[in-house]
Amino acid sequence: MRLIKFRDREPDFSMPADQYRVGLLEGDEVVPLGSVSFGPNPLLDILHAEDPEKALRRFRHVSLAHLPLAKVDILPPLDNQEVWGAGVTYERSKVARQEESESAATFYDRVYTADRPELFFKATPNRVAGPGQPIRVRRDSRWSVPEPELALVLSPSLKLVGFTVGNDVSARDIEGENPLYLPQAKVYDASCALGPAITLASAMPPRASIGIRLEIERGGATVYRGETSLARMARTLEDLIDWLGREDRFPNGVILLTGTGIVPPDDFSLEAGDQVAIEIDGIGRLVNPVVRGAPA
Ligand code: DO4
Ligand code: MG
Repeated sequence: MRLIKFRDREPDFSMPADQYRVGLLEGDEVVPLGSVSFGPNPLLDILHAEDPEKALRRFRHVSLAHLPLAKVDILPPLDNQEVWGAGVTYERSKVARQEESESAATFYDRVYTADRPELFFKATPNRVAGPGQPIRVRRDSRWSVPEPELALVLSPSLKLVGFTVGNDVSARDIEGENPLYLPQAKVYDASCALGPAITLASAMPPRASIGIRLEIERGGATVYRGETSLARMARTLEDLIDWLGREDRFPNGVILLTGTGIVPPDDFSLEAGDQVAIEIDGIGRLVNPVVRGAPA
């Protein structure tokens, strides 16, 4: 079951202008869920319910007509959750970081095998792009990359309720210059993308079989293609969740990006006009154009 947050392209005057709808993505159709009994955050009403599948069935409103996917705008699949990231969870990320940062190379080696993972704050919802919305390269970065990551959707009690596709867009030159610059390399407007859907945890394929793929297009041609598998992650999802929750509470739930296992070669940097597509088995394909310049 793949849950989306969306707006009808044709305005629905029966709904407040800032209200969105939730629905199920079924092929190239959207099955809208009844909105009458929803509170102000309908997505969270489902995700944070005692039993999300049961809540979903309750909200499934048979009389609402299915909508063609082409007639809706899919929004980022979060409400008011913070987004956090885990880092250096795949060997490929460790090696890439050691190469970009001579002075801090040993830090990456140590964190890869340490008990305590690297966890960092990534984004507030206003910094997150949804499907088709632009992700941004900082104006002061000459070397930026997408980071395709499995994103965990966690409830306030840190129950793993769903999964989505995440892009931890990062400025490698800024992060490589000095590790103390990490927040600037990671957290800025449109530095994160999520979507298109949330697959409920019970509907995901077995973890070891989950493939993650990245494709970057420039001028209509593919300029980079890479893939990995969740099986190559050096930590368990439960370990990351446990560390995240040790000294923090998340009353609105939280999204946790689990680190990248795909890093383009060192001579590659994102450019304005590129298109980044990330596909994760069981969830779908998240596509975003790249811009550079002042935040929108
Ligand atoms: O410390 C660098 C960040 C690592 C990261 O974001 C990743 O491995 O995905
Ligand atoms: Mg990352």
